[in-house]
Amino acid sequence: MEKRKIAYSAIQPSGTFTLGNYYGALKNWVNLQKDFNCCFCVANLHAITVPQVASELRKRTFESYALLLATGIDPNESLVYVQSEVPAHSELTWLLNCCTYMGELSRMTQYKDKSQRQGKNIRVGLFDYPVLMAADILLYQANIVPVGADQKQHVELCRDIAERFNNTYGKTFTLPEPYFGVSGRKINSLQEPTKKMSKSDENQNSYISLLDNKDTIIRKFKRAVTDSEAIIQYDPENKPGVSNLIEIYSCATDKKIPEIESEFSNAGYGDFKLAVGENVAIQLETLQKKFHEYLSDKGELERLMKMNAQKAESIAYRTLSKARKRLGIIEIKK
Ligand code: AQP
Repeated sequence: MEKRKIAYSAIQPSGTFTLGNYYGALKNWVNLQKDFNCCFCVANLHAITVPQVASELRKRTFESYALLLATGIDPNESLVYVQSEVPAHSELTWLLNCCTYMGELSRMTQYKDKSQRQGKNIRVGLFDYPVLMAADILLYQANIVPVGADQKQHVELCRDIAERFNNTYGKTFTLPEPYFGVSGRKINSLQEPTKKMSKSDENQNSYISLLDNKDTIIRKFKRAVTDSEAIIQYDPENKPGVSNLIEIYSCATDKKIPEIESEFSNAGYGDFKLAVGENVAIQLETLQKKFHEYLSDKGELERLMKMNAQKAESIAYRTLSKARKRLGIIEIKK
């Protein structure tokens, strides 16, 4: 029998997951479980590359883990773990830092965007974020990395670093490929529809959180920025707001874009926004119910976290040990 390939992806507990995270990443993750050996990570070390309130980060790490399970990720089949529970991530980051060029990291668009928002005191961790991401992926010898379009550049950098390491020190890492799902590749902000929807956006009306209730969801869609044409047509360049809503409606209903355009050919924006809100709310209802069930049993949640962290640690350590040896870092048996 052919060996299944390995898929690796991670998500930061930097806020409650949004519809962007769900349609761009998590829905694909669930489907991948059929065909791949999957590793999914709650990336709390990535989250601290920008300031966080400790008590909130702690709480959101548990919530994020429960949300992943609620979307349909199976903790007994896939590896689902919290990044900080596996110290090999931090150590491999250091080893890879010593094989990465400043120029490569300076070109990363996410760094340019996020550092602008941070003002003066930008942390080294934010600059180094892609190297930590490379360590995450390479430790598990992943073949594919399911990501939204916004993360493609980071996966390409990961490949470059791995290739350089392999060529310089000998074959150590599998070269990963980015993997995109069929639809919902990028969901944009409801308030600035040319910008991606982000869970850490200060404007709460710009995103739908997976834990928003129905009234909030409908209210946020009602306030979504559109245009003055009142024509429901997919044209991302000239009509980014409406096109984003069409994309969301398509993800929520599995309908194709032309079908949606004809369904609403005689409708106004008000009716369309209401339909988008109602369909999203229906889809999130089941997910929210499961989330609360998982979160109410903290003992079971911690048992699953521990079991998965132990599995992750043994896989990660094997790769780390290989990388150390290649570099000439000694390992004395204790
Ligand atoms: N708007 C989006 N559309 C499609 N995919 C998205 N992703 C994030 N936003 C969108 C995908 O979600 C996965 C996990 O993302 P992350 O939490 O690791 O980091 P991020 O991309 O920085 O996500 P956010 O929500 O924008 O977080 P903050 O606000 O903290 O920066 C990734 O696969 C990403 O592509």
